[in-house]
Amino acid sequence: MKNIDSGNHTTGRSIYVDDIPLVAGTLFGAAFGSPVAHGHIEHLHLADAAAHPGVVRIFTYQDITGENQIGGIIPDEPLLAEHVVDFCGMPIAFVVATSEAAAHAAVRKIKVDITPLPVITDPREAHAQGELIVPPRTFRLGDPDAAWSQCAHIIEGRADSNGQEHLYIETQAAYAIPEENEGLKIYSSTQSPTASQRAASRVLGVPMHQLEVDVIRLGGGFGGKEDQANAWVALVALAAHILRKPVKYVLHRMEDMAMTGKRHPYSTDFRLGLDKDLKFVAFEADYYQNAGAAADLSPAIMERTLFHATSTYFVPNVRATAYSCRTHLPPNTAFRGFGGPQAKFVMESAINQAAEQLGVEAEVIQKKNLNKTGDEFPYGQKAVSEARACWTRAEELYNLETLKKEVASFNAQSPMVKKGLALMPICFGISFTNTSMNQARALVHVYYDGSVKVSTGAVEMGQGVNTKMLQVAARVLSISPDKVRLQTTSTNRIANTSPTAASAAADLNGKAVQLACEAIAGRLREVAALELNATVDAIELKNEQVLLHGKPTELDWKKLVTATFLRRVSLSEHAHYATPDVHFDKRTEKGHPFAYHVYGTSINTVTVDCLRGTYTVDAVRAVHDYGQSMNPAVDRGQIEGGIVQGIGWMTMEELLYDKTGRLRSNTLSTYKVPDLYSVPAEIAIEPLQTDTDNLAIFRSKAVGEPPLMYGIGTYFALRNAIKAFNPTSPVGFDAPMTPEKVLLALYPQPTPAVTEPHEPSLSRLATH
Ligand code: MTE
Ligand code: LUZ
Ligand code: MOS
Repeated sequence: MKNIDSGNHTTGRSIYVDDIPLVAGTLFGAAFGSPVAHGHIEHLHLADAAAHPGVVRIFTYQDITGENQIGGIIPDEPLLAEHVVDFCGMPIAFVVATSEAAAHAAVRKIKVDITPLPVITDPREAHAQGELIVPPRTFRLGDPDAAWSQCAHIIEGRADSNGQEHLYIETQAAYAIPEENEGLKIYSSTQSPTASQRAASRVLGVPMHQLEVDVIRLGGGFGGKEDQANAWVALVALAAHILRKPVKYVLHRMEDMAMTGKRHPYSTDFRLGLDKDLKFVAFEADYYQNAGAAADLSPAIMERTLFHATSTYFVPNVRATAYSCRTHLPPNTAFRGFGGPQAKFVMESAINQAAEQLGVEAEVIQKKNLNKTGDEFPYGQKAVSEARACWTRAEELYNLETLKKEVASFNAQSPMVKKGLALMPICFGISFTNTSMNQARALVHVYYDGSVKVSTGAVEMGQGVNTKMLQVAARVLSISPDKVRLQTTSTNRIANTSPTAASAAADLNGKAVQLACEAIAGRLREVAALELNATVDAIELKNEQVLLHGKPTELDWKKLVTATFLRRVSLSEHAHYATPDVHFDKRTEKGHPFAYHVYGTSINTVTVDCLRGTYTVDAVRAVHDYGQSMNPAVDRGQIEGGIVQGIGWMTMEELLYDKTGRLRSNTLSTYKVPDLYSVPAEIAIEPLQTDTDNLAIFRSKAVGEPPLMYGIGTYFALRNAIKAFNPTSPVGFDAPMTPEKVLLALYPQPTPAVTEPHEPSLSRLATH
């Protein structure tokens, strides 16, 4: 089945926040963000801005009717700065005017006197100064201290990965419309309708029931709207609450890039021990996460880094410690993979360093150490593993040996252009690691003409969750998909939603839709039994027909629905689902946090122009564990998109903050994302059909985040091409591998005596 939005998307008819017809009298907001990363606010000059034609009012923290607080996990984030600013772009004032242009012009007239305070942009420096968001956490397995003495080889090193701009096509946006009795209806581009409702209710000081958050769809979220949509909802809600006028704010791209947090940069020290057969004996890592100025979701992201410390491999002795470090960058946040990709980059770096030191191919070490069913993860859960199945299938299907020979013979005859190849196995845990969030609800109405309306807590953001919800309803009720329509995601219909995140939206909300439809179908069958003078067991609903002992009757779907209504039996259901069997004990750091894991292996190949440092990604060929995909077209789209987004993070996307904490890569001319010319020339995806996971909706495994991690293989393929040109290249593990870095790795520069060592690249301005 096609994505139900594809027609509207391609003809421009899909509605985003900025497309909602304006209510008469709508006002427009714009935020004034701090021009410096850290300092004391001495004086805020608002008079010029307030006098600007069209300005209705300028809000500061003093206007907040409730609490000036939007921190979700930890209450450490004011909505509007009071006396101190903690990051460049931190909202200080919110201008509301009769036009968008007037609001922005007025923002430019605001001046602020700030006494600067010291700025930290480097997580290791923050750690050295004791600036931690939460206490560090450590996951342990076996006895790593004792294990080191049993290792034949010990590899020590460091890996750095930079952040990533979400670059959802629709920027952050919110529109609040007053309703009677002090109510507000708020349209938002949020992944978390409830978190946004909660943030606004806290800032306004009103009960949640006074506010409705309604989400039509998102033009992309990728984690960037899991927590960071809340501020804009709270701002428009505050202004609309006080003025009793509709207020809308759609951020301009540069505002969005400057004011919102991104994927967390990480800097990590690792130590890997192997025995003489290259089997892992021990692994240790210290992760320094660059959290930015407030907690946001950083503690949860740090936790997921620890969950994925050993990636797809089994290591019997592990100590992994993570530090969430407070810096003066915008609070970093969820981004597809949620700290998992950062952990995997470290593990693959350790493997590649071991391979180089020991003179073997990385894939020999990778393959030997893939986890098996029954192996224990450092957090206590036992693997149900498809790692080897995916790896060996990829080897066979794509003729790994032939591919390797092609690369070797190409490199042998090509002096200035080199190819590189790397394998990337993935393993990603599905469920919110915070057990309480693994719940969802759905509301299903069957109207008496036989058409069906479905509401869930899931937010459509391009990933196709609404299409899947529709398929679940159509399948359980056994009716044609065009009888089913999806509703927007509203806190009035579905309360207390978990964010659409953790790749779990289809599973959680799909199971709730399934339960709701099963309940309605059960009642319909009871009515059919009465109508047909039969027992319920003999009744079956199939393809809009009512079957009795497998044979068609005079009753069809429509007649049965009408009969059910006339008998005064409910045609609606509100169902609740909570993932069974998941639990985790933070005191022991052990449990069974994930419903299941998603596996896969990709073979990534690249070609590097060793004169210019430029490169092309030739192919990503993957074998991916879909379970039993309920929508192969949608899932394929997710995998292709994830791969390209992962490649972008690992190669060309170079987030750059200077040492004063100012974002330098603040436009699309200075922050380069993959385009049509930089995507892989070939993406091959082969499903591995598996049948083990009935916690996945219809055994169709979650697909949203895991494929991003195939992109990591491209980084190591590029490294291998560099080494093919210059075997003694000192290239380390510092993503992204921009063409600039490739060039410098091909032709290492002698270190000039005057500058700092290790400062080869402009990117070093960024202290990640
Ligand atoms: N795909 C599109 N097109 N747009 C998005 O914003 N977000 C990703 C992924 N795929 C995203 C996407 C992220 S970060 C997650 S967690 C999942 O979709 C969430 O949706 P799911 O739980 O339905 O997979
Ligand atoms: N969000 C969250 C997530 O709150 N908890 C998670 O475990 C998670 N995992 C992936 C993406 N978002
Ligand atoms: Mo995705 S990072 O869970 O929104």
